[in-house]
Amino acid sequence: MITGEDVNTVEITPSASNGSITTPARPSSANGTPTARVTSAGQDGKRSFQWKIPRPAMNKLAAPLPDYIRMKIISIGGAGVGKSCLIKRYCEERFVNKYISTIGVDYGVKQINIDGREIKVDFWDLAGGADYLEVRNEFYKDTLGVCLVFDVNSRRSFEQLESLLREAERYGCENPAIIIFANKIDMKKRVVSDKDGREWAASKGFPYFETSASTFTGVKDAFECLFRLVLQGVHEKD
Ligand SMILES: Nc1nc2c(ncn2[C@@H]2O[C@H](COP(=O)(O)OP(=O)(O)OP(=O)(O)O)[C@@H](O)[C@H]2O)c(=O)[nH]1
Ligand SMILES: [Mg+2]
Repeated sequence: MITGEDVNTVEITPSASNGSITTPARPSSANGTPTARVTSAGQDGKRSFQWKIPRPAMNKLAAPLPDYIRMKIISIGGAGVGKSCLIKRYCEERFVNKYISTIGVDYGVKQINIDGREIKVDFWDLAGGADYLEVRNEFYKDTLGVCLVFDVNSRRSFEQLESLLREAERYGCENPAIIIFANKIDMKKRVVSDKDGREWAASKGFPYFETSASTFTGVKDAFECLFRLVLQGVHEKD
């Protein structure tokens, strides 16, 4: 049994009390055997042994928490609205002008630091085309955060958001944090106004960001808002 409270030592009481005291097994993180010694004999006749434990290993024993958080983020939105470009812009700080439709799903991981917390973000970038429904369905589970993207130059892509949300929910996307990316605001043929976008987002309770993967406008703020919302959810569950 490990009972140590000192940060440098642990006390180990052998469970057998048949009169013959044997040195208990050394914890794998303890320093070598010479540091073992009988330190006390309790009223029940049991004796305890003390092992020197290096501080980092001791911390591990006391709080076996990973030193980073892992979060699964997915992108949802119609074909061509700019999901892959937004993720690429955030992760690699570059913009691809050519439209290369995602085939089913793309995956990438990025390590970031938000408010002093190390986070590994798993990005699952889903294809928006109707043909890929069967592929998308496999990736909704265990999602913590959603980039819900539409193109402000396409009313259809805005109206599609409701049905895409229903699809995600139907296939196991449960209570994720959701951020709206009203994308491609750099283009001049806008048909969904800032006001319409914000009102719809507010009606759903989702934070709303006007973005451009091309000019980088709003992209970093939107992603960081999403990560913070996810972190809040993680802490609330603790
Ligand atoms: N002007 C402009 N073009 C953009 C922007 N974001 C994306 N695009 C362009 O829009 C096209 C589609 O972008 P993608 O990121 O591939 O779109 P997607 O949503 O991932 O599409 P699917 O993978 O087919 O679902 C590309 O030609 C991009 O260059 C933007 O903010 N401004
Ligand atoms: Mg894509």
